[in-house]
Amino acid sequence: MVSHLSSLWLNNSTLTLAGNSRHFCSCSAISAAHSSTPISSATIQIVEGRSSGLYSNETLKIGRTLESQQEEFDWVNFDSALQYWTKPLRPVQWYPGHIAKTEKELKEQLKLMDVVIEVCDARIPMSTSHPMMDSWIGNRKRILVLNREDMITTADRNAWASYYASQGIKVVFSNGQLGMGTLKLCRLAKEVAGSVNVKRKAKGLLPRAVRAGIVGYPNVGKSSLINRLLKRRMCPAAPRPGVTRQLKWVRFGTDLELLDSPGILPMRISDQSAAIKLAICDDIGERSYDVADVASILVQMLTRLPSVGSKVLATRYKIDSDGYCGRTFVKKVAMQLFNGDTHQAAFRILSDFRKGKFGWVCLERPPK
Ligand SMILES: Nc1nc2c(ncn2[C@@H]2O[C@H](COP(=O)(O)OP(=O)(O)OP(=O)(O)O)[C@@H](O)[C@H]2O)c(=O)[nH]1
Ligand SMILES: [Mg+2]
Repeated sequence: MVSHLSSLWLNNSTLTLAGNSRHFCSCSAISAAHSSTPISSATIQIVEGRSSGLYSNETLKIGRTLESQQEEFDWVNFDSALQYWTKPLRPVQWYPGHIAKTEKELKEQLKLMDVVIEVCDARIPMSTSHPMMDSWIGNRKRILVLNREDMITTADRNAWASYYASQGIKVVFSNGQLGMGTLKLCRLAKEVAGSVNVKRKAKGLLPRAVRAGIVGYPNVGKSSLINRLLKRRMCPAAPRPGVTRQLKWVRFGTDLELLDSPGILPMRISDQSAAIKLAICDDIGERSYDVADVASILVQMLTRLPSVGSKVLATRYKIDSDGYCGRTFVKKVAMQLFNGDTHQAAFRILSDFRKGKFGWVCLERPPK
């Protein structure tokens, strides 16, 4: 069986792929279905491309014609492919007891807040934006923080900045590790909530400190931001999700109070692509996912992203750069570096990504 399909992300070379035929067939089909640009001149021939399991051992021979110009990366195709890869996997869900408790308490505390600061992970702003936040916040003043700005490129930052500006959303980029953006955030919080004291003055009341609640997904850097601002370690912070377990008000000077809160997630994550991205970025408990599955998908994502590509991956682990499916790649790394231990290999790949060893990579782009 020979299929002719188009793709926008494969390299200009002929690839022989062992394993996963289904995802390549599927991605290309998705490419054709979703691409906003006309089908490119690049043609893939899938020989013997019979549909099979995600990590089967079938061999594909994919040939393609060269394209003279590199087309702009197609994020719609990328997201569709990711959705397809995640479908056969065990669903990722994480809702420990302290999150349920926090959600209840947070809704109560929201009534006291003058401004809500929602902190997201700049690598995955969409996937770390809580679907219930709008309804919880209601008409309350709100600031969006994209933390971990050091982990994305300037182009990514600009793309998100323009997107949120076009939506009329106030966004601050910050670095919770070094403190960049924290003073700006503090100024903005006082500014947007300034009307509180204007109203109090009109009623003949003395001014009070502005109350800002810092909320968001686990491990996005909420506590670190507060610590950097206060220049003291007032709130526990560590590189794993679920460190903060209780709500805690702290004071910054005389005119600002900040609430540190445990990271929250929806009880059920319906978008499993988002769940995998949370796992990749370490924003969800490790026990909720299979490290090898997540690392395999990460490899497949990185292989397609123009800023990384299969060569960077292959060079890092000193294995040849033929286009492996993610699972095969993880196995190769295991053989090369960890005496065949796939779990360790998968963990290393994830940890290398989180440390920026493949460069700083944003896994999402704003919707068009
Ligand atoms: N590279 C980088 N690391 C950061 C940044 N902000 C925080 N971190 C690190 O991320 C880890 C998690 O930070 P926390 O402040 O504990 O995150 P949190 O949102 O409070 O996490 P939970 O309490 O588990 O919800 C820590 O190791 C921080 O040093 C940042 O902007 N850039
Ligand atoms: Mg915390």
